[in-house]
Amino acid sequence: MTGNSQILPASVHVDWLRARLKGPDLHESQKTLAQLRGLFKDAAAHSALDPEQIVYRVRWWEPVPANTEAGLFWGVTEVEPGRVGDEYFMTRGHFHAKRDRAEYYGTVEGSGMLILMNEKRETRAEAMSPGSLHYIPGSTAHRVANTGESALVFWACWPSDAGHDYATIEAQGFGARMMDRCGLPTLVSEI
Ligand code: M6P
Ligand code: ZN
Repeated sequence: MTGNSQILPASVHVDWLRARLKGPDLHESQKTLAQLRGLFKDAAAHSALDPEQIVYRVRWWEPVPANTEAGLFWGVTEVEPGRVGDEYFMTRGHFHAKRDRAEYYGTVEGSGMLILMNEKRETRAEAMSPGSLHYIPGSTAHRVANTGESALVFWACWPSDAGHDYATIEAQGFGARMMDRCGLPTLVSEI
């Protein structure tokens, strides 16, 4: 009996086929168009849309407190399909507050682009499709755009002491935006 008392059920489960997380004490957040004012290039197109429209939701597990050195978090993000003008719905995007911290993204459903920017503002993108695995090195801002017609779902795993620096992106944006050009996702330089 003493041996068995040390065998505990896992508290959090992933539905691997649909990526959704289930368990107690998960964190959740969502972002509406109203909360993302100023993020998209076309302000007029933004104000013409329903401000309550949800752009993305995140559910994540923090098995250790935030800022714990050497711990890991796991999250699942769902980005809705849609555009503001010609620009695809996307996440805010961030650098890690601790710049050298890396992250993995893995795509489960849908199609999109992972937009990556280094500290020199050089911006590139990696295509996301079910099964694609993306290593985001340190000192690299990351944002995801849904370029498809259905929800884009991906998991993420990042260090618990990485933190989020949104201020740099709010001040300067990325060096390029993911725009629909004649029906094709195109990385359009801002510089
Ligand atoms: C992924 C992870 C999270 C992040 C989320 C949404 O799940 O990178 O850390 O919060 O995407 O991205 P953002 O915070 O840039 O809106
Ligand atoms: Zn991150």
